[in-house]
Amino acid sequence: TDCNSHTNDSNNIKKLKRGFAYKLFYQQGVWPQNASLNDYYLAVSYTVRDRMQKMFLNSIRALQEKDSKIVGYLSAEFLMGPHLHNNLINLGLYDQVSRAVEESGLDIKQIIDHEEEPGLGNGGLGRLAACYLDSLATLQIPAIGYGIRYEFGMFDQEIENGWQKELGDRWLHPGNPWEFKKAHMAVEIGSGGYTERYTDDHGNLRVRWVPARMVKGIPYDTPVIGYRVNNVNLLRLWSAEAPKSFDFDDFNVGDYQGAVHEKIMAETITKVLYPNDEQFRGKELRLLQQYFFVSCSMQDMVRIHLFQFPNLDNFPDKFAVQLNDTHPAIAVPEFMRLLIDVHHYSWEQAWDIVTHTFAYTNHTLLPEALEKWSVDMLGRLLPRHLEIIYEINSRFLDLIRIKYPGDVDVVRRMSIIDESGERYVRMAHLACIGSHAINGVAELHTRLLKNHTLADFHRLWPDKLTNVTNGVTPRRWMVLSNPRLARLISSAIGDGWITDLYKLRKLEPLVDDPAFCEKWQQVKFENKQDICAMFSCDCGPVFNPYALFDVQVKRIHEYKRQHLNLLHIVNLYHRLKNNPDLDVPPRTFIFGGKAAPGYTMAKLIIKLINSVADVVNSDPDVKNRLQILFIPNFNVQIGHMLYPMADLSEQISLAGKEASGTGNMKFSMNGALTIGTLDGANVEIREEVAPENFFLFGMDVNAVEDLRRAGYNPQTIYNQNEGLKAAINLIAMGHFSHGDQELFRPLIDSLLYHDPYMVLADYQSYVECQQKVGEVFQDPGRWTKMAIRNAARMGKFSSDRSIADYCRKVWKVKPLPVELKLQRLPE
Ligand code: 26V
Repeated sequence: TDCNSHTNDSNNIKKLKRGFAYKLFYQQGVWPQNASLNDYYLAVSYTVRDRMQKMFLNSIRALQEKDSKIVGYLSAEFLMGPHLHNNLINLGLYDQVSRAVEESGLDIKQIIDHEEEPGLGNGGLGRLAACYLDSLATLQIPAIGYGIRYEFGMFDQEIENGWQKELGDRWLHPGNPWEFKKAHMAVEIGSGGYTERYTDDHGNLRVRWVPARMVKGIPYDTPVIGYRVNNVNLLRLWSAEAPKSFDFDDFNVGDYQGAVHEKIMAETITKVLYPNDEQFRGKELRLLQQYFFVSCSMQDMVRIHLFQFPNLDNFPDKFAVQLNDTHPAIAVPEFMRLLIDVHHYSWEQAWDIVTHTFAYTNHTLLPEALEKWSVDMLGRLLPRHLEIIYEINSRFLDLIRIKYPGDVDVVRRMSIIDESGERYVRMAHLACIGSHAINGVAELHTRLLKNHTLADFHRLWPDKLTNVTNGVTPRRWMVLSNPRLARLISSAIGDGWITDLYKLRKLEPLVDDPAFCEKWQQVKFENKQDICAMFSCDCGPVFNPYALFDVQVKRIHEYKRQHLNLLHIVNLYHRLKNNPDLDVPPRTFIFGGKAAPGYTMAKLIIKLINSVADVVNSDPDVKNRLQILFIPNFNVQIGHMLYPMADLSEQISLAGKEASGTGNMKFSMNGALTIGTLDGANVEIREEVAPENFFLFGMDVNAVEDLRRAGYNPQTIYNQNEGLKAAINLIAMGHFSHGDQELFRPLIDSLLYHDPYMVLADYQSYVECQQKVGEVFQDPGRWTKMAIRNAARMGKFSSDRSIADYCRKVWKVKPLPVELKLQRLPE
């Protein structure tokens, strides 16, 4: 058989090469010798995509035969990252394609790196959706991810003179070989206008919405393949187009200028991703985006359902629809509208179908991130939906009044409408009331939802709120991004861990195998060398691969406290300057992350990181002992390099602020140790790896609450802590800004006079913990054992476990294995 598989291999390589040449000629229209790297990237991708088609068609057929339940995952963001490499891995084609490419005189790495990643997400929430699609396909759960095909995804970040600069992300420009436009599946979406009552032919009183404007939603499908299975799911992203170009007789006055304007307005809807996460702004276009993709998706699911069944009575048995945060929560009134106005269900029947269909995941506790739309605006854009929301609310509040007689305060608190000032629609309340299940994304986060943010809802429906701790896919975040480690692990324990991450536990006994430990260290060292090689030009600093690589990569936000990290760095710098004999290991601090373009403080933090870096990196006194690197444009691709090379993972948010975090999991799986607070999933990571393998510091949630109640004054801490004072003064006095004492004043003033995220309160504990980190690092044997134990105990944080939890607790769906029926392709 060995010989057989060998001939199969070389046969396949031959076919692949023929495939590339064919695609180059017929798709790209170039001779091989004239082809650009982009031509080759496209040719290889189309060839790989073709291999997924048969699996896709078989998946559809399996669904039709078994009519099993489908998960509809509604998310305004899918941060997929590059497709080619991932598809090669999941298909098991990496080696063969790599050889075929090589034999065509090219380098597979170059082709893979050429891909412009689809950055259709801000950060955690969007990346989670992408990991979940990978796990859904791998676990053979039929699923469609529904979202928006933004023409411009997350902006590209450049650093200019230390400041962030935003550039438009033209990811579609080189051509997207992974998507299929399905023009024939277009749907129509209204907005504006008015509602009217009428009597139908049977004498029934009905409501109809007469929109002022219509746009078309065009689906673009990207196949999502599971790891070594034949299941192919779908990512279906909607793009807005004007209904018929330049022909608006139904809803326009007929003037040419106006018609062109309407067309432009229509296409504006899916132009650009809003880059401000964790900060809600009530922008009209954002609400239109949400309604647009939600209405497209609900209509699509209804169409798919009616393809197989005579009516929508059994819709909840055939679709489980997940609301990824409240961004798609307008789906609740939209589905009610479709059921009542279009499909003529009674309110009661419709409500029963709706509430059995939806489930809602909350991703944040920050009050400023909770979506609330002005009633005025919502009524102007979606008049019928506002009526339905009022009716949902009125019936809900009747229930509340019966349940809690005489309690007017609870009615005010739980109402969908916030009437404390200008009137707003609280989308989280709408999502809670319209769903049969609500979940938080880590144990602590769910507990805080139950006790604070959603306490009233939890008291009303004690079984509705559950926890599903987040997870990440080991395919992308280990196999793809850390091939050296993946090879080492597989050679020691086999490759079963890739689809059953709990199997990593088999690594534990190997901490006593010196040869294995040495190989583990070697992998980490080589990963670091890769990064150092990238930055070893004669202009900038050369990074020392023997240093402790201390990494914080995530969105820049005050609650994540990048400035706490910085205060420690400045303090360390100060101590090293005063005492060259200080016994600490050399450290390289690495930062990466984007600031929302309108978030001044976050942008100032980026400037401060770069300013401190400039001074420290060019100071001969700390040469090779202290280095700082801000890596621009942190995205999925750059994450592939950074998680594998980290020694230390910074997860230092103020306790109670980070819903879960998922970077924390990626680092740990790749053998980094964590310095962290008891926040989000850190709590569970520490539980899994055992306290002695986790560097814990800072206040827990209770201490934070106590301190806040007692009255927190950052200045007393500043005055009592010499090290802290020195660090803050260096910044304030202009040591990192050429003497300019104004530049960082807003940041310093915020810390000294408000400090909303209690940076100063956790400072001392953080510095002491970092001291301990340094000491342990100086004992490589001990550090390595801790790192191996971290990776070995990450089983829980595979997104396969998260998805299995959702299937069991929320969606009630079962796997649908797809067989590859060998059917000849049409000649
Ligand atoms: C919020 C908003 C507000 C309106 C404008 C646009 C926009 C875009 C995104 C968001 C999402 C913020 C919520 C979020 O990303 N939460 C993160 O979710 C991760 C996955 O559950 C979790 O690990 C992080 O802790 C949490 O911050």
